Order: sequence, then structure tokens, then C-alpha cells
Amino acid sequence: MRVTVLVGGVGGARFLQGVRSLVSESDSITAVVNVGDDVWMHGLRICPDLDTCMYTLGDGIDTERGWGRIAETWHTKEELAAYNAVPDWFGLGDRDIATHLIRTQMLRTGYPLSAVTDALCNRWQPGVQLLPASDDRCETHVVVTDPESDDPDQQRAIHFQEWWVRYRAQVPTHSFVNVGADQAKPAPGVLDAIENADVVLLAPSNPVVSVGAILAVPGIRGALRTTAAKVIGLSPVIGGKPLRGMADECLDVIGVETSAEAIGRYYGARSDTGILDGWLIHSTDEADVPGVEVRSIPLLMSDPATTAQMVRTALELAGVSL
Ligand code: FO1
Repeated sequence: MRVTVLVGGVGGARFLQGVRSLVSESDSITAVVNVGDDVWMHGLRICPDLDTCMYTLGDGIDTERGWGRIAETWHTKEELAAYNAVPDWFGLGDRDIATHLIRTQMLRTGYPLSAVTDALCNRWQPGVQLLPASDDRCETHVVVTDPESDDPDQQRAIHFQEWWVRYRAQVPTHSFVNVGADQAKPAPGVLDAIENADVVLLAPSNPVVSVGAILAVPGIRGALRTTAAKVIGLSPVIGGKPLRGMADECLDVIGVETSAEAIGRYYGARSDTGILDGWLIHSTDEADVPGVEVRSIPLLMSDPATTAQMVRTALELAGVSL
């Protein structure tokens, strides 16, 4: 059986652990991973969601932070600060930097991001195939009222990482832009993984800056709408609150209510102009999503067994048996 999952960062990686625990060797799991968070920092190319998935599935993740390496040290970051190097608000760990050095070196040599990711995964053995949504630049930038300017009408686009880490979204925010999306192509294998899957799952990731950024890559939304596989999404919001991260801040920016129902409607039904056949919401929530079959089950990924049950239910809803 071929399972394809569209994932972002922390929530997506944890969900992938559940998928991997259920799906046996003879099956294949392909994760199409968001690259909208990717950023050049201190001359290094950093791919937060690919690294979070790779470290989580390879048991190298710091589970407390949800990103970066366990048993990390920060000497390089401290040394950069001693030189007054900017930015100083982004936490680059010493162990993590090795990943960025390998990736930057390979990119500079001409390898596409998908080949770099394969090479890095040789070490980490995640047990699922990690595919960047695109090998091309498709970064999420955020249009804000310029916090550095005293002119309240002065707007500026900043990188998603600056919005997320430096400002924690606490700055007047007007829109998201997927820079490069118009020229970007799905990475090799992405369309095939969607079109020839037995089931496609949208992980409980940020619907705007994770799943939304994947959908911004031309061709991916079309493949979701035409694949013979069922497309089943899982709500990243319980009781009007995101499990982690700032999905609520992101949804506010695009004018979508922070609820399982609103996100389900935002994704929309494949029988209409959307991408869903089924939508899993938490047991305490309700959602009416026209044209989409809704099921409610516990969605708190507090332990592998709960996550596995979420996956099992999603597969059932897709009509595929393990
Ligand atoms: N998130 C933070 O909140 N603070 C950081 O300093 C930080 C550093 C960082 C370094 C490498 C990396 O792969 C991820 C990092 N993240 C950090 C997480 C990153 O901002 C993610 O893009 C978001 O958490 C959204 O998934």
C-alpha cells in the first residue's frame, strides 16, 4: 500500500511516526514536506520542516523544543553574537549546523534539495521517504507593518522565520506571500506520490504556512483534486485552539476562523473545488463540511497509540485496509 502524507513541522513529524508505526515494511510511505520555512542564515541553507521530520523519525530531535538536535550546544551561536553577527534571534545549534553545512555544500555543488535530503537521510534512516514539496525556492514571506519604522503605514515583507521566531507573530500582519511559487515545480516524485497513492493524508499541520505553502507549488493542488486516492485531512485545531505553533495567528491573517469546521471548509471538498474527501476532527468538536465525510476521534497526539488510532481511522475513512 502507498501512503502519501503532506506534512509541515512538529505536528506533521509526530503524525508521521504514527503512520510509520502502522504501515508495514511491504508498504511505502512518502512524506511531501513543506519548504516554505526554508531560509538562508549566516550563509547556510536551513530547511526546518525537512530537518524536523528527519530528526524526529531518526530519533535525533530535541522533543522539548520540537526542532533542532537533542543534546545540543550553542557555542557557535554565542561566538556569532560576540562578533555582533546578525541575525542573533535564530537558534543555530552546533550539531544542527553540521546538517546545514552538508546541505549548503551539496546545493552549491549543484545537487537539488531532493538529492540533498536523500543524502542526509542515509544517516538518519527515517523509515519514510522525505520529499521536499519543491526543489525550487518557494519561501513564505510575511507582509507586516514595519516594526522598525515609526510610520504606521509603512509595510514591509519579512521572512517567515523572522515573523515566527523574532516577532512571534506579535506585529501587525497583512498577508503571506509564497516567494518563488510562480516559478516553482513539484520536486521529482511528488506528483507521482500523490497520483499513484492508495491514500493521501493531510497531516495536522498549519493549514496556512505548512499545508498551504505546499499547495502553493503549482501542480500539487491539481494532483490532489484528480488522484484516484481518497484525500483525508486531520484538523490541527482542537476546541478552537491549535495544538502547538501559531495556526490561529496564521488563520486570522487570511480571515479564516480557528476551528476544525472552518479549516475543513477552507480546504474544501473535492466534489466542489477543494481537496478533501474526509476530515478528522477532535472528539469534542463538531464540523459540517459540505461534500466531506467528517469523523470525530481523539486527536491529541499524546502517545504513539493515540496517533496510530488517528491514522487507522483516517485509513478506514479512505476505505483502505492495512
Ligand atoms: N524556532 C524557534 O522558535 N526559535 C528558534 O531559534 C529556532 C531555530 C531553528 C533552527 C533550525 C531549525 O530547523 C528550526 C528552528 N526553529 C526555531 C523552528 C522553526 O522556526 C520552524 O520553522 C517553526 O517552528 C515552524 O515549523
